[in-house]
Amino acid sequence: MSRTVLVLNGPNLNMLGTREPATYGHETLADVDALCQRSAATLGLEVEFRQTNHEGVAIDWIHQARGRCAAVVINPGAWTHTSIALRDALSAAELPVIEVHISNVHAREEFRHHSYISGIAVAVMAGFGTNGYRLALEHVGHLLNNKKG
Ligand code: CA2
Repeated sequence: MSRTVLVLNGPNLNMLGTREPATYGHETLADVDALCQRSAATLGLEVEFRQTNHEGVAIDWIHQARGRCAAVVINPGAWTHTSIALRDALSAAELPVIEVHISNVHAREEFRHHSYISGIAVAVMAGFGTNGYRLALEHVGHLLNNKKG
């Protein structure tokens, strides 16, 4: 059984650590990648860490994860609040999806309160900073270790 997790980051997250530190902290996306790789190693998981600013590319990667990966951990960025296409792709992948937001989207602007992704996710992290990725991977480990069959 696969223990590979696709950790997918959406638009503008390549800017992490370069601007808006009050909202998103000082860590870069490379730091988050390293955090995920360290966490995965202790959990016996394999992480494929990716980022794209192109919605179609994200959808292609999700399609390719189907039947190959064990789960998807996704920070969809602003697509969270706009993209039915991303939701449909995640739903079609038939994999456990964990939605991660670095900031607490519910304490921010009204338009960030609605997520098209949460309804098809097994869990949602918001406001844990980049630690949310580690917590999400821990939960994937828990799900896989308790999976029957
Ligand atoms: O809190 C999160 O992780 C978000 O998914 C981040 C998105 C935002 O649209 C969501 O509402 C919440 C924005 C990602 C952009 O990240 C930047 C980081 C540093 C500088 C500029 C953008």
